[in-house]
Amino acid sequence: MPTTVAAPAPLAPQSDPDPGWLARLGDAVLTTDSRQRRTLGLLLLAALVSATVMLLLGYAALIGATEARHVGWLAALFGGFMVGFYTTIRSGLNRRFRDPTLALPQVISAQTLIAAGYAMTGPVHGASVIMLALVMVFGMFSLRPAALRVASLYTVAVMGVVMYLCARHQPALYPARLELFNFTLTAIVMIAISQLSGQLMNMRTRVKTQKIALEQALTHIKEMAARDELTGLPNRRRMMTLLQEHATRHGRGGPRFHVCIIDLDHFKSINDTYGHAAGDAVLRAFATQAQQILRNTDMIGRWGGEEFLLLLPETPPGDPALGVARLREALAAMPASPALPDLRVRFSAGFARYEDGEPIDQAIERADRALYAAKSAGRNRSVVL
Ligand code: GH3
Ligand code: MG
Ligand code: MG
Repeated sequence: MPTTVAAPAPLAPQSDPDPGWLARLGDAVLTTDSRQRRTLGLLLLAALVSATVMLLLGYAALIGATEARHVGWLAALFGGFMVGFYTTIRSGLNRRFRDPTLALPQVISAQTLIAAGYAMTGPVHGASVIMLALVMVFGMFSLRPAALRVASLYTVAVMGVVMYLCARHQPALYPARLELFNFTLTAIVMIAISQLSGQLMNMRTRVKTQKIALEQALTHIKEMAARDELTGLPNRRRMMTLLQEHATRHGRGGPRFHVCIIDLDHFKSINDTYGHAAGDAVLRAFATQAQQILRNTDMIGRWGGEEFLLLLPETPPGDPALGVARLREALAAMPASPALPDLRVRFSAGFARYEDGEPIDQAIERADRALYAAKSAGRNRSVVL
């Protein structure tokens, strides 16, 4: 069967331009692996937000709203977590885990840090509830709903314990009624975020399904746009593209090729005698035969009506016209279609050799003239120009 697609000729190798020091630094910090980069990128974003909050706590210590040593402990705990996660991911150790993004351990660590902060920040502890919600928002982008529920449950549990202990041991700073209020608020926010996460997941799944369906439809449309419906052969547009590609490739040192136009002889009389549907069946049978008999390197497409265009690369040894001669012989010995066992299909063919640098239209025009000459000389023959 003749092929219809050929690989493009390799382009001259190009040396990559220097990516610059910023890109090199980015590669060193975030690695060049795209997945690891995304995981580390998210960690560093979380680190940036947390570091800003630490600065804010520093300010709280400065104005006497909290104790400086408590802020120091929190900063040390935060630094420990960050170093731990960064080295685990940067070294590739994270790949051994079921979820290499380590999203759940990161969220749990962050909530633990915030719970510790809640217990240490005295008068400004109420603000921690906002931070709990922010961490869960981060989690929504990287955790599945089930894991997010685990994180929410953990948050409610750990905050419950911390709030209870604070109310018990420091009732002046953590009045029990206020703690009950904070706890209820935390629980409500966690439940709401868990719910939203489920909806977000559904939305993502829908978008993904739609994307796959669109991609499939696009492939199908492209395939349809390149094929002739009746014969299944590449259509005129596709053949034109292939001819242009081969002309360009020949210009770069690729093989030379011949263009051949085949026109079935007295096809109108088949239609007139047996009907249009019978004519269609003859066109289909011709296409099938041609695909079977031509060389693998030859390409055939429907040019229009009862005309076919062949692209025949010069692949030594062998005359490019031999395949067409074989096709002529085969058709002389076989029915024009299964329904017309006594009818034979004959055709005239015009060949043109593609000349260096000429526009492809010129070669097609020569093939057309050669075809006209074959018709004028009595049909059922080939002429080369
Ligand atoms: P010649 O030997 O000079 O080529 O004569 P011809 O009858 O083959 O050529 P002509 O151009 O006079 O007629 C071509 C016919 O092909 C006319 C047209 O109705 C028919 N045809 C074009 N496309 C189709 C098609 O898709 N199906 C069918 N059944 N007939 C088609
Ligand atoms: Mg014709
Ligand atoms: Mg014809």
